[in-house]
Amino acid sequence: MIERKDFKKRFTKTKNLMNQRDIGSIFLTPSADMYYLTGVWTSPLERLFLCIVPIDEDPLFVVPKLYEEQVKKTSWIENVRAWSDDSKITTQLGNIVRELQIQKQKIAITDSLLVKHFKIFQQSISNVEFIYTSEFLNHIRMCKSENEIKFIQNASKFAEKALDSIISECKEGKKEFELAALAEFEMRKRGSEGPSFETIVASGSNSSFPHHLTGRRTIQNGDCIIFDLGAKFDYYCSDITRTVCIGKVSSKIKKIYDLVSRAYQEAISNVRPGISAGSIDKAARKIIDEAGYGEYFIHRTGHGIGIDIHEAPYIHETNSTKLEAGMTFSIEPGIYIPNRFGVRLENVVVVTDSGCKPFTKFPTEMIFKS
Ligand SMILES: [Mn+2]
Repeated sequence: MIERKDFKKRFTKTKNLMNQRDIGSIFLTPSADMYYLTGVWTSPLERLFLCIVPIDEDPLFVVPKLYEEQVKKTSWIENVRAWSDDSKITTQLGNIVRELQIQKQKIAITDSLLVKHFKIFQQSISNVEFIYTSEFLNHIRMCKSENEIKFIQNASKFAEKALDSIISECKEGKKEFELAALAEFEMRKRGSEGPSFETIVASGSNSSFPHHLTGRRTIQNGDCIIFDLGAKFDYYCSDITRTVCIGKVSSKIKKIYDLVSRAYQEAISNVRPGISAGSIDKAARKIIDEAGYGEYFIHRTGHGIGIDIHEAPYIHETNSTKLEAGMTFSIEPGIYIPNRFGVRLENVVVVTDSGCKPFTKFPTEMIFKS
């Protein structure tokens, strides 16, 4: 559980940045940002669910009536106002905004805010400039506290157990969705809030799609299968990918796996504080480029991870963000040969004072099953 004192710390940092950037208030809607600052988690809703964080006043929730008690119970924020289905939210928000004297200022909004809710803001508040919360909250969220690292560690354990279970069940005749269901059951039954993203079981030629949608395909002899999954613990995510081969596989698959594995090792060995995120991507990409497979490595080397499965820092060639101890991100090079197969290897690491440490000890070698 995130403790009250942690929220206070997060708020202090947030208010400092608001001051520096002349931001008058933050309008948080359901998102990782909302959870990070308030402790309230909910999926985006069609009803407006809002937390207003004015620079000089205490934060205030404005939530649908049916969430009133829940929010009072879960959040450290005491001021909770409810609006019912039969009242007009635009008028009500207009009144609250007048009360808080929110006008002629810069307001930060959640990046994923629904357009229909943005229109309510536009109708209720006048003379304001809107910016995205990611423009400044990312700086705070990127470096994880010891507690946050523990949450990711726990989430990684769930994912590791799930991966272990499905690999032992993986054989000719099984269907992709059966293995995905088993993985998600394994995570849930251990106490995870659920998968951190849709579990990927990509078998045979489906493995050439990095984000294959797990389907009804039956696993066959000679298949290369990519398992990519993650669990949540206290709403912090984990993420792990392994490639499994069934029966007799071609030497080409083995050769490509070896290449991906070298790119992974090269990236990992370069991670340390002070180096740029972009240089990690370049290190991995160089190995694959030089072997002539650069055009088949069709995504960035990794992504930050925390409450969001994909967040800053992105391990992308042009990202000049300097790595710092406490940052957590994935290293996941892959090679995808269209219509044939794909191979990926992924672990999440935390940057330490001298290098980095993966969250899992799951073997990184290619896995062979009969
Ligand atoms: Mn990933």
